[in-house]
Amino acid sequence: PRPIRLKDYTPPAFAIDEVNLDIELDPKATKVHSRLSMRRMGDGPLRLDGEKLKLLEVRIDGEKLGANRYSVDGEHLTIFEVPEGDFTLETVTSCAPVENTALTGLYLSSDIYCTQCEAEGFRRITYYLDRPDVMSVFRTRIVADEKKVPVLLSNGNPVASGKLKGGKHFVEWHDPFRKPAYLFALVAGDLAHVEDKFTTMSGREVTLRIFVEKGNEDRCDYAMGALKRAMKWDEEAFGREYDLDIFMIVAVSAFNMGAMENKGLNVFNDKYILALPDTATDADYAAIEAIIAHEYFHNWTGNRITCRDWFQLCLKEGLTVFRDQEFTGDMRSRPVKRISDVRLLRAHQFPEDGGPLAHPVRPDSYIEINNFYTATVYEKGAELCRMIHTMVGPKRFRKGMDLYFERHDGEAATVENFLDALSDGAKIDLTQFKRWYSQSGTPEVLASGRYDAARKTYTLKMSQVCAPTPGQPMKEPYHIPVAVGLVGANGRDMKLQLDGEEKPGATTRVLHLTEREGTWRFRNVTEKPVPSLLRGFTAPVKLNAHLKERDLVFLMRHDSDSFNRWEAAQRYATGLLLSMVEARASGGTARKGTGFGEMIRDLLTAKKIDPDFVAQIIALPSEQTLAQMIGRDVDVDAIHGAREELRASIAAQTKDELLSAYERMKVDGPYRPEAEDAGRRALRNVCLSYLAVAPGKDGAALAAAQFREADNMTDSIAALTVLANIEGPERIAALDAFYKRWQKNHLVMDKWLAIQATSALPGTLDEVKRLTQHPAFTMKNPNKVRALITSFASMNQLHFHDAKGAGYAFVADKVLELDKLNPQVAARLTGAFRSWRQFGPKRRKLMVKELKRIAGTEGLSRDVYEIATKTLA
Ligand code: BAL
Ligand code: ZN
Repeated sequence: PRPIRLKDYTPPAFAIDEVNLDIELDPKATKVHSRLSMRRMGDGPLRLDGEKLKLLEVRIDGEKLGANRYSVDGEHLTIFEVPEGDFTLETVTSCAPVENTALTGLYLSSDIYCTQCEAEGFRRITYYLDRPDVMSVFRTRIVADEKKVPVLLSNGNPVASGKLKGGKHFVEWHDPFRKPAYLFALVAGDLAHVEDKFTTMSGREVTLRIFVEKGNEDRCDYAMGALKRAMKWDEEAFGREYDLDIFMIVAVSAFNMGAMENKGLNVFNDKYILALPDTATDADYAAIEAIIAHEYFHNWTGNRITCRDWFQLCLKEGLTVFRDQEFTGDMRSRPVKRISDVRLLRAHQFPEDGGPLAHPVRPDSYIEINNFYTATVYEKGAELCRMIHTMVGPKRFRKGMDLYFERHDGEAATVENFLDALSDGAKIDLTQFKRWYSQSGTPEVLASGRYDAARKTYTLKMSQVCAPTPGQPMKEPYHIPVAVGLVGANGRDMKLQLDGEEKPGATTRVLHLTEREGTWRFRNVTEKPVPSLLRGFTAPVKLNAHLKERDLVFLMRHDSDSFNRWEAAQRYATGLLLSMVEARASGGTARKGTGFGEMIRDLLTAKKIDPDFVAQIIALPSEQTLAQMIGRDVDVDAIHGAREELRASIAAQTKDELLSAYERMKVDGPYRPEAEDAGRRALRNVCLSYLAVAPGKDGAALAAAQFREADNMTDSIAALTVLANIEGPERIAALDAFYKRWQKNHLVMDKWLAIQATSALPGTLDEVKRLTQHPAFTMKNPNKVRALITSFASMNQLHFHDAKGAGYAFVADKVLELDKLNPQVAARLTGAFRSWRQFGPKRRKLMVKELKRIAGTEGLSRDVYEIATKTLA
């Protein structure tokens, strides 16, 4: 397969002003009659995209074309000659939804017809110019059996419906907003729905409907509430109002992505819609709220303004993630949201940026675009928007966004369009900043400070460097905004006065590191401060500030910036853990440190605490984080051993406080998913995870009691996770009881699979293999694959990296099996091998062997081929 390159972009040779689709649904032979009103725009032949279609007829302006007037291959329909002016192209094609296991295009799952067209699925429904810069008005008429398929949905507003002969019926939809084909959707089946209303800021009433499989109607309340909150927030925060008369969401159980923002008809993986307290965890509720908001926000950032080409994916994704992060920050705890976003960035994006699959936020080439729905495009893309927001402040940022909407509404835009609007509207020069979009890799910032007591100055030096990444040996300096504070011995922030300034001002300043090195001198600093750098994580960089352990202890107790308090605690614990890992490898002695335990004790006994924040700060860094920090010759057993040892020693040190907090944090009364109660449960369950390894062997009993008594899924899952990691009768009893109770609920069964797949106990791989044969598992459903196999491959570092390579061989087998069914999900799973260079020679060799086996397999999809070959390169 040949790569597609950004530099080769050319505008489309034809415009499609109107699309009329007549779709007659049938599992094996869905017939699509398409009428396109076309107009020539430039040179070149009329070559339409189309895959897995049976072409039945082609007409131009009503005249049927003979086979000598066009050619068809597996990817295109080329018409040799077309009229010079406007013309109508008609095609009749047929496709087989029931055979579509790739879940892109039109497919049938659990008797529901569903589409997924982003990025290039529409070409599996009909022949089309399937590229985002071809925008058109769609009219869609759907025909199906009235009894079997009573609900027929598409984008826009319903304009006609009626009965047809032979027990069939039809509904016609009209979407007045021009859109690219990737935003087309069709859903049809025997669905139930719940309904509500929203009145927009200009007083228009919008009907809101959530469609679900029958029997699930009572599980949509939270999603509906979240949708209304998101609609209101977008009006208040960005002045964006909804534009159709109806907004629909459909929840389906087989879906490649989390959700999809099709115009007026969002399709969701049902795990991000369905929730009741006894089946959904606090994390599920939070994810539902965030994803509902994300998809809704796409209506403006993605749909009204779409992308010119797929290289611009971050234009809609990074920006929309930034918007949903801000929404969550306003709905819930802002510091906790920031911490969890940075955790996610470091866990997924930093390794991507530092490994063989590194690519810029705006990639310059791809083989398969579906492989670029990555943490870099989404999460780092959001960080770039956040940096601009940090640099200009909220008011100017809003002005920039207003200008962006004003200039580009109804267009397919580029990153340049966005940056120009932001730069003009928010009055900021983004020329150098733009490098963030084209240079891959995570910059490292080195900082050091010197206090001059005689002159009362504090001099801060910072420098930046970015390691080579594939295809990019050299990097130009980035524009890095670094928020800085100086903390005095009393734990309070100092007012900051830089050289050249007349008087002291704010206590946090954003410094702009734009060269390879920079120096800043603060005046009137009356005592030696402890610097608090990169407050709020103002840039996606790796900061090395050379802080001493005692400074970290000081910051984790006193920093006024919550993010940096958490960061100091994480760094302190990481330092300790790395020394323990090294001691295990060398047979030496590890550094001893009781600071983390002391901090836990103080936090848990403080009069006033924010439980959600405390839950974050007292949790140890993950095994994956430690592996990343070590970076080479990673010893997964030593990491696991060290982390368990520290966990046990902290538990021993603070057992009384943990127990007391565990009791105090119990939430009385009926379950509420709100952040306040969720925070208490989070803290209580972190305490439980420590208590599980505290001396006295009563951890399992405590977890078993919680498991028995829990009246909500959050507490139940927390207890089960603890038990799944302790060998013994409680474990087997709890896993069995959980299965018996929830076997009919497919979403809860995903949790049951994931808990077993991530257990640290020996024998986990065999258990996972057994579970692939269990009725609760099927390779045909992406959620099941992610719950069992992806969880094992990417969350169970200890067992995936089994020294003999059994974990690698198992996952490679599954990649190859899955590739035949669903290449997109198979390619994602292949990503588990991306960090192979971090390991010692034996594991490296075993991983390379499996990667080569995958890459060398006959008939491999483009998706898996790209990931496997790039990972090996
Ligand atoms: N556009 C794909 C799903 C999402 O990011 O919203
Ligand atoms: Zn998105």
